[in-house]
Amino acid sequence: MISDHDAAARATEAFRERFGGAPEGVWAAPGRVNVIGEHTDYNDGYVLPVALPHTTRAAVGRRTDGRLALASLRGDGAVVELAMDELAPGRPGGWAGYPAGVVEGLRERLVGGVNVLVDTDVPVGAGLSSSAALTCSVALALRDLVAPELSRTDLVELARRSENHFVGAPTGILDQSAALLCTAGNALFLDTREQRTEQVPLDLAAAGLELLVVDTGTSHTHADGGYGDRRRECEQAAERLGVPALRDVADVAGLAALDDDVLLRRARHIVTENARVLEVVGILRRDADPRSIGRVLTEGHASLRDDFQISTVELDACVDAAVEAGAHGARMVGGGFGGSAVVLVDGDRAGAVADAVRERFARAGFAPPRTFDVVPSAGARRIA
Ligand code: GAF
Repeated sequence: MISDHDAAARATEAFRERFGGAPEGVWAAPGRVNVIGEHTDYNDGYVLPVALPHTTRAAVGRRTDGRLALASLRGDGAVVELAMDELAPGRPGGWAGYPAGVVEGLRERLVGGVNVLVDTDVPVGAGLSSSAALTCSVALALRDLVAPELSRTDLVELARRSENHFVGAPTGILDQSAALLCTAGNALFLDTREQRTEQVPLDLAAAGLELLVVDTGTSHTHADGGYGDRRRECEQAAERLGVPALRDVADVAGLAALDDDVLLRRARHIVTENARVLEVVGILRRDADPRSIGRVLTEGHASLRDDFQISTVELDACVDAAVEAGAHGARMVGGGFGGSAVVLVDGDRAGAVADAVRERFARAGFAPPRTFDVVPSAGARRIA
């Protein structure tokens, strides 16, 4: 993993090459892996993410000619440039839409325009929130440069609006909150309705545990239909039950009035998933053996597979192989339809479990997965 120091030097140098002068600073924001609490965020529910050690870095400097220029060290390296007053949802499109949407949200403070150079080691399309790492690194940069009165919670909203209204991906606030509010050594317990947060200590190494991420290499994107369909189904279920959001249903008995099987499944996932977040937080707060959260993770996967129906054959194979090989628990993470799984495993079994997953993939004819272990890391910060 690249250090903040080296990452800042690399982004500064690339910024100079592209834009011919030094940036005003460099900011970093992490990807995330969600321990538990999937698709609960847009149902006013609970989530429990940790920040990844992997970050996106934004080197930023203001201009005076009223133009926005965006460059990335990924892809073909081409600079996307347009006038500030040309910014509009979908323009620019592609990766540039994410930072452009954040710039647009602060347009009146940035009339002279701005140059942004981004670099990342967050796996893209892997369900690890590379898009929020991108929007939040730029949001923190612009806050420091032109909008110091904004709180981190305001930035969560600024970044979410970029995804929802500029890019057109109907996400909740899980990923942006993780990128901006997580702290090293802790999982972030967030009540998305009350916007209440609690840092829950999660020292896996002290318990002899590893949190292994398995990137299946099958990609997902939120602007596609499946995610939006699930969101609509949840809203319909809440409406039929006569509650503001599925968060307001206390337990599965409260779903008896739903006679549509699809809506019942979607709602049951949300209700049981909220309960699982509270159960995991309870275990961690009591300082009980974190191994016991493994079972809850695997139950969460079954619910995402059977009730929410957003898993894939690769994700199911990963979870099954990991648990059979001795992991304490495993589940898919993020929006679904591809991406990554997370596996809770004893440190001395981690290699064997990763091998078992790789073997299962090879036997099934799937591309080899990428695996790495995760330490709960710091949220967004200025690094130069
Ligand atoms: C994606 C979304 F961006 C989040 O808001 C959240 O809904 C997540 O999927 C599922 O928990 O990452």
